Amino acid sequence: MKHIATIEISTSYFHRITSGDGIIFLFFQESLNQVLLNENISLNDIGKRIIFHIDFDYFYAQCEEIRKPELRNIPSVVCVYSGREEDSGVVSTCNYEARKYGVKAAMPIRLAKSKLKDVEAIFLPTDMPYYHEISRNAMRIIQNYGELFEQVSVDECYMDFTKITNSDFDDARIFAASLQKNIKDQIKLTCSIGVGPNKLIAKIASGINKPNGITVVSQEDAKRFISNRKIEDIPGVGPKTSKKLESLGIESISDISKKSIFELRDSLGYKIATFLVNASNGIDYSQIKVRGTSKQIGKIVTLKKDIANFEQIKLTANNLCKSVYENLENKRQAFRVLTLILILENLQHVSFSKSLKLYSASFDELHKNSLSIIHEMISNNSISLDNIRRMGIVVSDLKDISGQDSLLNYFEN
Ligand code: DGT
Ligand code: CA
Ligand code: CA
Repeated sequence: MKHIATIEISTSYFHRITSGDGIIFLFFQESLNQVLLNENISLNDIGKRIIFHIDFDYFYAQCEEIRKPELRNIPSVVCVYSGREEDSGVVSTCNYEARKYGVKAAMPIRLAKSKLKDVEAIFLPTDMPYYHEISRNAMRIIQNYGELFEQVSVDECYMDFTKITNSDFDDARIFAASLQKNIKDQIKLTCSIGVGPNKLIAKIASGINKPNGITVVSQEDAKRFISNRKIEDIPGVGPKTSKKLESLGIESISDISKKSIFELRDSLGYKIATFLVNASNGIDYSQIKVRGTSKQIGKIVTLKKDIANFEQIKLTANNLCKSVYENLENKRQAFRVLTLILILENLQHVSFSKSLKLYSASFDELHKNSLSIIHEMISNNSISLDNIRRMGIVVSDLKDISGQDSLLNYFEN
């Protein structure tokens, strides 16, 4: 399906792009350049992305439940004590049992105590190093899915699932369930996942069915979905912007969507006006911002239906390695971590990562390790070969080696 049909320049500031299914994207000139310059993104990709926003439920309080399971069925409140007097300070977060009594983040501890005075409840101080450790373990599981990853805080991240799902929202729902189950099984942590055609929709969606929820909003449903939310639900819209919008007679997201950027630019400025008009139409073109060491290069392919022997698996692995290697070579980078991903017929996700002792930019190293990992994964998990639907190879922990003479000979400590 061809998504981007026409690109017309309507002013010197904005580009208006109409996708194959009639959705209009408005780009601020500067942002369009930024999108086009990103080597992984072409205009054709913008309309068919699948983005996950993953947010851990009642995070600090749930971390406490992981090490003290007896907290699970009683209200528990994690507090930042100021230390001035007993009980001075604020609530950092609380479990859903405590929320039933009206306790919430930023509330004075004394007020929370008064709300819970008639029930057995536990109040605990924060333990940041421990929450960070749980967060690192959970983020590692998410990253093992092998696509573009951006952590935005201790308890939330975005991931681009476009490749792994082949832009299919039904598959995305199954991956979300598998991801949620993997995190729950491995670290007993629940999270809520929003799946959408962009970061904005994914972020709002993850908050809809908390805790342990999955909310999928396809590209076609994005505009309807956002029209049913409040203006303050758009991340970044604070009281200042709300007030300005009110003074323009704008009370809902649907009111914004009826405005043009030109009508809003004088009060809000070009950038905010463009963002809001796009947002009110369910559109957001911001990209996943991959940070330093988590950059990765990978490829996932769908296997032919009739794959039944290891020779064919080897051939596919060969091609994947070639493609990944070519990419590494073009970018003049060496890798240290290699992840193999197998996706089974029921979309169960099996992955295994190996950290090499040394950085490597050698095709042979990539190839040899990939084959041995695949072999091990298949036998350890008793996977029948005709059950494998997709296969992926991802290299990460990349290092720039543009100064080196020969990629093939590059090794270092
Ligand atoms: P959720 O996502 O609604 O199930 O609940 P949380 O607790 O995960 O809430 P979230 O995602 O907004 O915040 C993540 C963590 O950040 C939370 O567990 C504790 C901390 N936090 C959130 N809001 C506040 C606050 O107002 N003050 C302090 N000190 N910490 C906060
Ligand atoms: Ca959270
Ligand atoms: Ca959060």
